[in-house]
Amino acid sequence: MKVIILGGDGFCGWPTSLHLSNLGHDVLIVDNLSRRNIDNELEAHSLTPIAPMGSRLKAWKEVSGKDIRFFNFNVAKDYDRLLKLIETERPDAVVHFAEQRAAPYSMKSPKHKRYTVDNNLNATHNLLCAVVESGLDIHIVHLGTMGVYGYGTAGMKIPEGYLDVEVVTDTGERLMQQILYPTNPGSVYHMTKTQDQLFFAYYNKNDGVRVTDLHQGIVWGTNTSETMADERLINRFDYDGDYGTVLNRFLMQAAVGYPLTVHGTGGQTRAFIHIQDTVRCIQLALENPPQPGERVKILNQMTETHRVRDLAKMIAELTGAEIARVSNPRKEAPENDLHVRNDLFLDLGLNPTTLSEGLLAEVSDIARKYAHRADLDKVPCTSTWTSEQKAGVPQKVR
Ligand code: NAD
Ligand code: USQ
Repeated sequence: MKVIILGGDGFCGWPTSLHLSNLGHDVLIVDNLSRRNIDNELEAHSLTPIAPMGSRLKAWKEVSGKDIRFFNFNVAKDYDRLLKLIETERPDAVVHFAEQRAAPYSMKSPKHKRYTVDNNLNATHNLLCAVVESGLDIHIVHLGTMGVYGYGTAGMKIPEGYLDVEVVTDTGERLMQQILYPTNPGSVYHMTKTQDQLFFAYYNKNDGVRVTDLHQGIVWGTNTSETMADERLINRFDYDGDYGTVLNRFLMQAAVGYPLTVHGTGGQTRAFIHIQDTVRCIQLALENPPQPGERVKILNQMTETHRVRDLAKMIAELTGAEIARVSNPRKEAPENDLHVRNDLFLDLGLNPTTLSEGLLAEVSDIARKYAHRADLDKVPCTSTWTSEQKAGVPQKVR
């Protein structure tokens, strides 16, 4: 299969590119290196020493004998280059990771909100438009998020995309229908993903574009079997207050002796998946595309759910770390339950890496090994969701 990976220099995109190349697929990466530029803007860098793209690709060639080609352009702005690449290369599939993915970064200021909306919506729309203009039947695999749904308060397992509803018509007849599961985003970033869903539904209905939308939980871990083959292939590990996600942050904090930063009561329940399972899920999604004429295929890409305070407790018991309760900079429910269906990936053969298997290795092989690179000033989460929070006024959540 020939596959273009948009955002192939990022945390999920890089290991996915290597995994697909290792399986024998012809992989092309498109990335404008905006994530590396954001590191410069925030003066916060990956805990792991990520190599420049040229060194990454050279190392992969030495290790595997395989070539991955790289194109540096902005998918949200350079429509003509994207179209030309698709028309010239005629890929079987495009995997789309190329969005600004941090909720706190998306809430930092009006400039960051507008950048996130411009970048994410234009990237997704340009891709759909270019696929239609090319006239080619290309399978799009997109990385969405569990957060489009607002973390399940409906007292039921969150289904995979579609909800059965009963509609009472004007004549009193009762009809069953399936609709997209209602969205309830909790940040500007998550809001862009809810709009992505509508783009996919529309282009699928109007032009028959085949799309798989993967609603992924929080990804934890660093390496996959491919990125471990050479230190120049190492994946990024974000720990700063904007891009670091909760579990990897706790692992890093435990390694450097920084009390674990639980927001509020830590009653927030979220869905998680290991990076090794992310790359396997993308493989499974590519191998099982929607049929021509099929509606958008939506899968929940997660393997387990946990409450934030339980994660902190688990890591504290494992490492002896202290737990700190910090005031929550976000506007989110302080406590929630979350039940998610993930039968589709399990049926396709996903065999999940569990927290209990992987946590200790992550602390010792990554967090402790690279702890000397950490800048502890970058750990606190300084982005707030509202101006009242910025001014230090406690929040009520509806
Ligand atoms: P990342 O920021 O590490 O990677 C995204 C990559 O896309 C970066 O290399 C960036 O330079 C590139 N990019 C962004 N905008 C671009 C543009 N306009 N043109 C070209 N390249 C562009 O993020 P990630 O963690 O790898 O996430 C990838 C995708 O997966 C995102 O869409 C994110 O929403 C989704 N996702 C991530 C997680 C997670 O925990 N990391 C969880 C669920 C979903
Ligand atoms: N949290 C803490 N302490 C911290 C950091 C976070 O308690 O130090 C809490 C947050 O308040 C939140 C939860 O942990 O309640 C998750 O935060 P996060 O930063 O780990 O994850 P989130 O902002 O939801 O975003 C991440 C990725 C995003 C992806 C999303 C999947 O950055 O790209 O879409 O996870 S999901 O959460 O399922 O929507």
